[in-house]
Amino acid sequence: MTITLHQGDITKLEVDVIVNAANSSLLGGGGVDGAIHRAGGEEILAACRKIRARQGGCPTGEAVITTGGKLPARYVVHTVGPVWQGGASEEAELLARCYRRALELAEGVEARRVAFPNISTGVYGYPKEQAARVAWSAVRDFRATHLREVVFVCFDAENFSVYERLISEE
Ligand code: AR6
Repeated sequence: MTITLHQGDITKLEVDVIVNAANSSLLGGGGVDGAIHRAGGEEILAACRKIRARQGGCPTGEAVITTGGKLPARYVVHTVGPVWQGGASEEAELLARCYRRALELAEGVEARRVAFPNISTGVYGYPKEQAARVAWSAVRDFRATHLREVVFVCFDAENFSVYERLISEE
């Protein structure tokens, strides 16, 4: 499985699965979540509502999968990252679990290419360098079956330079 880097808007990517940094309501929000629901249309929200009715939202560190609606991606995995509270509230473990659970769900639909945003590094306040190290090792340690490529999509310049440094350290 190769790991690649992309700077830009995750909603534009033609991959099998894009991952959404959602909240536990699964009903949408700002940031990448807002962008995905805007671009993907009503079908995604309808699928999220069904999941909510069945299981009552999504806990932090867990993930659910829906259609990609009108997006170029076939599926969206919605995962709920931890809110940064200083680092002593299991944030790293919860963030790593988001990446692992998303990859497991992607494997379940036999995805070959999956794209991740920088989960928790916006509104949820996770320090970018620390989040990137957690994301990187969770993805690198994952035992893939169908997956061939994981794309880290960096929207902001700071995340992009953090990931460029991580790739060069490999
Ligand atoms: N494509 C890729 N990345 C993006 C895009 C985009 N179109 N837009 C923003 N980002 P955030 P969180 C990056 O705040 O911190 C929502 O309201 C952004 O630069 O979207 O996990 C949810 O509903 C940042 O690096 O997610 C939750 O309530 C990264 O996406 C809450 O925010 C994550 O920023 C989740 O907070």
